[in-house]
Amino acid sequence: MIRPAFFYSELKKHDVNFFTGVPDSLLKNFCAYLTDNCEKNKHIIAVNEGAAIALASGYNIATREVALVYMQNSGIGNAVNPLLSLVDAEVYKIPMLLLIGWRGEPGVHDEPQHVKQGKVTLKLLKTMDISYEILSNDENELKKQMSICFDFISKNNSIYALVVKKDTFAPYSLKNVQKEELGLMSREDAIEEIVKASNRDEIFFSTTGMASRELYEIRDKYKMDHWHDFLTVGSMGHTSHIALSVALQKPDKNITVIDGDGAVLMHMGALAQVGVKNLKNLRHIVINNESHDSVGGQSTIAQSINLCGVAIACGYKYVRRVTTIEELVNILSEKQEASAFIEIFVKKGARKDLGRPKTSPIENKIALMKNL
Ligand SMILES: Cc1ncc(C[n+]2csc(CCOP(=O)(O)OP(=O)(O)O)c2C)c(N)n1
Repeated sequence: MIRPAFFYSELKKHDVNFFTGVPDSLLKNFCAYLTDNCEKNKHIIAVNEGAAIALASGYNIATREVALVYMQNSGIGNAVNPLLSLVDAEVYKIPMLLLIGWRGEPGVHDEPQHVKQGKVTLKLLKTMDISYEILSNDENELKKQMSICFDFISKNNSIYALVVKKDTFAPYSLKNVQKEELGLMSREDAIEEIVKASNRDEIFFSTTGMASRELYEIRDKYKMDHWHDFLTVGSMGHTSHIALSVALQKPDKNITVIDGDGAVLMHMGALAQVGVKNLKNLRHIVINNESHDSVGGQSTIAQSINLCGVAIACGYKYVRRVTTIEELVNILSEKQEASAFIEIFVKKGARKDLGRPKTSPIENKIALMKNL
């Protein structure tokens, strides 16, 4: 296995001093190491992977140095446009190093949303003319790989990718873990209260990561069916757009979106789109733990912005911020007369024994469509 500290020091030897990206579960030990050890302005957790490519480009324009961009392979999609229309050799030819977590690697069991992405990951890189290497899990071997990789980058003044398999990085835990957020509920508690307070016909659209898994388990706990729920297992940041379209076509259905702060930030334009539509049958709930909790708990910038303020500016009419279960229960009992945005502050973390949906995405979708 590769110790995150070792990899970091190898990168430093090759003059990589700027790091940006969106966290991934396969890279979480390295991301945690960066969070603990990098100067503030030399590590930016980006809102999406395309933004990370842009940040790395700006860094290179300012300093001539090569930056590192980390991402899960599901983020390649977000990065394709800036990779091909900014960084590419036929446009601005900007050198950088990509570090890509390989979820859904063929032959390794993974969740449905990662399977196709895993199958096409290397093909996507080839199609974009991005040279790559699979990162070795042996430190001596890795040293040699790094020389080859940086020789390539400096000779060609171009991009290079390192693809990371599961269990490549040795464990590393964040040192600066937030102290227990006193009095805050968990994300699962919040979702449970929302489900309990909802009318049984309410349709739920839940975001990528643990929130969807928790919603699934809460339905089982209360012996409720799953055909009221659309679990957005992939496509992080797009849940509210899916829900908006359903809400527009089914005005007689009450729709609830359960979103995450990382997901909202990833495609924040959705707030504008949902806000201006001003639908009475759509309630947008953001569960804010100020982190990418599902993939290691790295901070988002939600702690530095006023999401409710953004929602008001975008046109949501009923906007509330909640920090305790009592407040949540009260708010949920209020009648919603206008397009709603509710931000719930929760602590980080999930149950260790949290399960995964037992039915496939296609089965879930068909069940929901029949219900609609
Ligand atoms: C495009 C894309 N990039 C990265 C990921 C990896 N990923 C899965 S869940 C998650 C964190 C989501 O954070 P947030 O919305 O705040 O929800 P939380 O996990 O904190 O409940 C990330 C980064 C992904 N699925 N898709």
